[in-house]
Amino acid sequence: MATNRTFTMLKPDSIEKGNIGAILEKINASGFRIVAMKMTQMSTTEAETFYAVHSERPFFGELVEYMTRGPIVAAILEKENAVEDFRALIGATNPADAAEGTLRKLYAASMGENAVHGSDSDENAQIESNFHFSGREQF
Ligand code: 3AN
Repeated sequence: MATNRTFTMLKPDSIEKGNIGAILEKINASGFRIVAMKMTQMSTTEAETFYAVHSERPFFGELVEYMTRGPIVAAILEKENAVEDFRALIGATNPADAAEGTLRKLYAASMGENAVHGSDSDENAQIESNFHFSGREQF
């Protein structure tokens, strides 16, 4: 079951622009089932922990500031081949390179503010899901 799940966050810019409903509609229409969901705001320490893999990158400070500036919507999504299919749905990290119809092409402003997160592996999907949701919040 775990290999058919991925983790997503609708990032602060998506919430600020009022895009929660539109993005969730696309996610549902693409065959993903929401099995956990909450609106929450990460603290600086939480964002630094979540993105620890990027801690040496020049954009790390900017990334943590952006991800903590307002609420996010965190969710766990279920679908066959969830991780890969969701990465395809969100599109390239830089929205300028994202394919037509992808969430980042539609809703992201820039590489730094790219609207949606999607796990990059089954292992990270599980780690990220457990970072945001207790066992009893995952259905
Ligand atoms: P993705 O989210 O497509 O997996 P990652 O994991 O390489 O991309 O980067 C994580 C996040 O860090 C991105 N979603 C984006 O918000 C931010 N980021 C990545 N590269 C840059 C960059 N060159 N400048 C600013 N922010 C970046």
